[in-house]
Amino acid sequence: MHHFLSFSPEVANARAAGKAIVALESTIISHGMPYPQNVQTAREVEQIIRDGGAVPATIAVINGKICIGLTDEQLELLGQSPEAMKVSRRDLAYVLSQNKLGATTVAATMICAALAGISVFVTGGIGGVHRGAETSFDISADLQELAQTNVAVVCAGVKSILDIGLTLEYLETQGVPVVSVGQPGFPAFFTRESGFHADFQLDTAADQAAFIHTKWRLGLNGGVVVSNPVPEADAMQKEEIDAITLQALQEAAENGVTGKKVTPFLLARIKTLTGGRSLATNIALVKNNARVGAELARAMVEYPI
Ligand code: PSU
Ligand code: MN
Repeated sequence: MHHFLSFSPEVANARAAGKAIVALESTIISHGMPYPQNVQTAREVEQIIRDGGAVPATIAVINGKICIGLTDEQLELLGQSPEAMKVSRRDLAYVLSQNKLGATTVAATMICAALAGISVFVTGGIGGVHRGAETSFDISADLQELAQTNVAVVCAGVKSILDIGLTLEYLETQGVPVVSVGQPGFPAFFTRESGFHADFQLDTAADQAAFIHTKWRLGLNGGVVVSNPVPEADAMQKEEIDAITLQALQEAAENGVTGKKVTPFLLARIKTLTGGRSLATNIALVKNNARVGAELARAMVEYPI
């Protein structure tokens, strides 16, 4: 076992029994949603994965260890602590060696999941190429991680706070396949359609697993984006979210928000500007992804890594 990894009893038992395991990130808890909905959602998402026949492994850095599977107290700590650092690839060695509290992004969670031998990871939305990246150079490290780390990421697409077209171009350049579930279109997080197509529509977990396995058997390292649209009933109105997104982006620019603060700033402003309705959509789509991810993890058990 890797020196820095610490498995919860539930995840350790699942590993020993060869059960399906689904990784979950913790930045969504610390920086993506407000307390107490963040902790409550994290618990409910874990339960959906158990009900789907897999074992949840929420990942965070605590006391110099990468924890794979968290206790209720640890989830609460991440959900409440202002000290919890947003940890991407760049930050991982720092939080570990300094014994800080770290909430892992998509990129860092992929790294930790791969170290732990977990090949399926469920989240809400991945990071991407920010609007105006041609001058700001703001491109999430999530994309570069998808280019190299062998983990399938189930998400509801990317938010329109990002440049969705450029994000897809970047993924294509890096050889990251974008799969869609149940529709040809690539979803835009709060809404089911982004106006862009995914590369391949694969509706069943068996087909998704066969695709992912084939990629890795070919020696084509890197992740796969499995994009799953928010359920119709929980989606937001496109016009409303587009207008609010523009306002949030303008406020970020006016306030000089840069670097790792950009995404959390935009998420928090959108939540406030929608009167909390974006949060309800966010919670619904993560739960929907948990169902798809549990099924995919079970199908992946056929193909041990
Ligand atoms: N998008 C969301 N919710 C989130 C994030 C992105 O809709 O919580 C988080 C994820 O942890 C993602 C990170 O990996 O933000 C990306 O941050 P950045 O753009 O700084 O790489
Ligand atoms: Mn960034």
